[in-house]
Amino acid sequence: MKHPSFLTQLKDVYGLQLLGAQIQRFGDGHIHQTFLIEDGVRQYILQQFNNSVFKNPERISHNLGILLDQINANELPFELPLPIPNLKGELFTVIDGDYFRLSPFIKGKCINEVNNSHQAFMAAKAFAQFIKAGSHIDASLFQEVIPGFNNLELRYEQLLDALSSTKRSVSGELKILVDFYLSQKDLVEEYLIWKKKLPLRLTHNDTKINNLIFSEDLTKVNAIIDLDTLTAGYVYYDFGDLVRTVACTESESSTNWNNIAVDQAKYDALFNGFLEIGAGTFTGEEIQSLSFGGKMMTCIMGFRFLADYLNGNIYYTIHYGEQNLHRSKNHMYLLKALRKMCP
Ligand code: GN1
Ligand code: MG
Repeated sequence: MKHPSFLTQLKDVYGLQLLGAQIQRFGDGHIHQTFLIEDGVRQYILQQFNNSVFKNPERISHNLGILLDQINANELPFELPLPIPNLKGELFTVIDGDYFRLSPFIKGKCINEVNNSHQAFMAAKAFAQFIKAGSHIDASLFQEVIPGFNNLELRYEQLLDALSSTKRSVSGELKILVDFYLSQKDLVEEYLIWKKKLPLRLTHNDTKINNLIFSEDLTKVNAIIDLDTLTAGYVYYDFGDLVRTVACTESESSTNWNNIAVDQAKYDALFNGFLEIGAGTFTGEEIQSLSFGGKMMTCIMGFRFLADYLNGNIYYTIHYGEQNLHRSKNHMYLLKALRKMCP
């Protein structure tokens, strides 16, 4: 944390009694900076909120308010940790121009890869339970938090914009990736066709596996986290991001190019878990759209990682200069494998 008086300010704003609290970095999110605060008795999650990515935090508060009021929380066998209001009743606190929020700490484990198909099955069930418990809510009540967040057509255009304004020389490996992603235009066209057919529902929209908290022994889902992006969406977004992060034999940032493939058993477990909960709620067309979801969400993340690399790495946290390029290369291999599996 930036300055020693920070903890005192935080205690005053939230009315906490943190005695000799320690703060340490926590988790693997790419957007906010997350910390664990503990004082030996209590534990909280503190996030320094990225308000250059989320330019309208009041929309998150609006959406979480609807969620809290209307979701059938009693149907959910896990928690949805919402921000703790400060003493003024606000979900965000501004200290020295930076946005912070505090949430309850949920015990358990966040993982970047599942070990087996049963964990994939549990993950899919959890995200489908979330959609089902909110399926009676009028999706048009939710505000768009990041405009066009999962809109493949817009992300394709943003890739074109990044390409036309990049300071990088587009040659060699970069050119191969650019050409590959530009050749995915047919997925954009398919996206537009599904858009005409499917209902909008409350969806999470960022269902990567590390946005779940499992129990320590990985036998149960304790919570769904990262609720910032929840808004109206298509069920295949949530299925698709699970496919991207669970059914791949390598994790999102792996550079073991030759090992990147689809794990069919985990893919099937995701499908079965999603349907075990969603059958009866999802329409036939929504179920048919699921096989598009894995391709679409892998493609959109490939576009976004590549555009960020072309833009000079201004969006995602990176640990080395080529990481976004490598993430988009990783996704090229996964997308090719998914296209072969779900033509
Ligand atoms: C970001 O914040 P985090 O790491 O859960 C991103 C998602 C991407 C994901 C890729 C607001 O999620 O859209 O799928 O990285 N979130 C935002 O790992 O852009
Ligand atoms: Mg996250």
